[in-house]
Amino acid sequence: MTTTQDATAAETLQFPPGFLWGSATASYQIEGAVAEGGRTPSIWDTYSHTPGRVQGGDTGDVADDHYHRFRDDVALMAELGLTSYRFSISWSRITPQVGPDGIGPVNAEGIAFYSDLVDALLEAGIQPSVTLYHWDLPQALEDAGGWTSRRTAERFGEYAAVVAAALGDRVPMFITLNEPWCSAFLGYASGVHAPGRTEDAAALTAVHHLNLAHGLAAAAIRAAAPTARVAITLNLAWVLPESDSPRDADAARRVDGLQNRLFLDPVLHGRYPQDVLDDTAGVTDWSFVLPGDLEVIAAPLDAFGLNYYSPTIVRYWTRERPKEQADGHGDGAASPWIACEDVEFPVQHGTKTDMGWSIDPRGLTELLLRVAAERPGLELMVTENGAAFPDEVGADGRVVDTDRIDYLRTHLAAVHRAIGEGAPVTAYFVWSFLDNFEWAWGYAKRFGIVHVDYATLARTPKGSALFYADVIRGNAVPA
Ligand code: NCW
Repeated sequence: MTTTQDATAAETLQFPPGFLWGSATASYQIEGAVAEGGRTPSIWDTYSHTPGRVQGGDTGDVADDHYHRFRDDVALMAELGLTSYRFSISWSRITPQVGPDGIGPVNAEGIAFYSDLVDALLEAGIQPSVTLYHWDLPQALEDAGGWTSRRTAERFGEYAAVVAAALGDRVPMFITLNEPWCSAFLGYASGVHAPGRTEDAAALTAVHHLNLAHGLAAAAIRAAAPTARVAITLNLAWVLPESDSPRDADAARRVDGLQNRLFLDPVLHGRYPQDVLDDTAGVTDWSFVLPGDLEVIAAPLDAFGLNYYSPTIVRYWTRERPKEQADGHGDGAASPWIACEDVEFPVQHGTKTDMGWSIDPRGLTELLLRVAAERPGLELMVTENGAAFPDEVGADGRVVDTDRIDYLRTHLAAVHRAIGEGAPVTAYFVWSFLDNFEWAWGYAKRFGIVHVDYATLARTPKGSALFYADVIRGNAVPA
């Protein structure tokens, strides 16, 4: 006998007509060719070449060599049926001479690379979705203060204008920033990402200048490419207190404040959350927020990008034993959690991905519904979702990644549920198209739906790529 629950589990989940099915990458993680095409170093070149920073001493010097192989990669995307591809642009290729006082001349070779990529995608019937900043700040700007300097935000607006003028006739969607929480807190507080600084005040200053950079870029894109649409991508946390005790609830409030509301509130509502300003008053007085900044940051968006991977469970730390930090960034590293001395991230039981991240698709539904409630009618895109597992190519040449297929299937069901409950989700991008340079983890973590053999750079679509191709063909998650 079939119970209602079985019937639901076996149901095909049909998506709305025109839903965009994409996959995502980022420049430093896949391109390689770091000294070609007039590119100058970014903070990730410096960081990855600093001994001890990246596992195995890995760097993005070659990465997936996508810079030279992009035509083959686009052909593979077309074979799988992707209808959109989200990639990021390396700022250091576009204005390699950028400094604190100006962006310098535009590098025609850099523009040509991305222009050719856009044309190849359009010829293959794939919509380009462009991220302007996925963490690879030009080193010269870091040398002048990086995101602690307001000038970096101003330079970002100018860079956005250059890219929008060059590509805006063919690119329908520009995403200003990817996960500014990571840029600010992993880059400037815990130091596990470039530029590797561990200064709490710098991290909070960076938060504001990243938000301002988003607002300045949004205005620049609208001026240079009036038909293009503008979005930002945040890695919102689904924060769950471990119990309903007031102290656990306060831990959840603090983490929600730092990871979610420090970005959502200014971008959607033109204000910073007062409780976070109060909590961090001992670190900074926030005097870098100048009159008019919040109006710039809160300029209307055309869409909102959400990246979601894993739930965030928090509790009050009782100081009886060493603090736990469930996400794998705890060992010896400084904390990205400012003014959270009493907050702990308890290690979770149950299935985890190769990142040590626990799996709970409900967070994806909840976060989509949260943004939909906060800004009714704003179009939502899942700009990243996916999982790392230790994949291997078998003797038969196949990569059997059933765990990733399960992850994708359950998270797509979570997106479907959010749509059913009223969230206007129009796109989903699997992270990632290719195995790639996973930041501080180097090449040790494989997020791709396409396997990359780092000795030969051969690409092999995994089982999950074939599953995803099926989803795209049917515009549905099969039963
Ligand atoms: S590391 C990270 N990722 C992965 C990365 O490959 C991609 O470029 C990013 O957009 C997959 O998706 C994002 N996100 C950072 C997660 C932070 C983990 C928590 C650290 C807390 C101390």
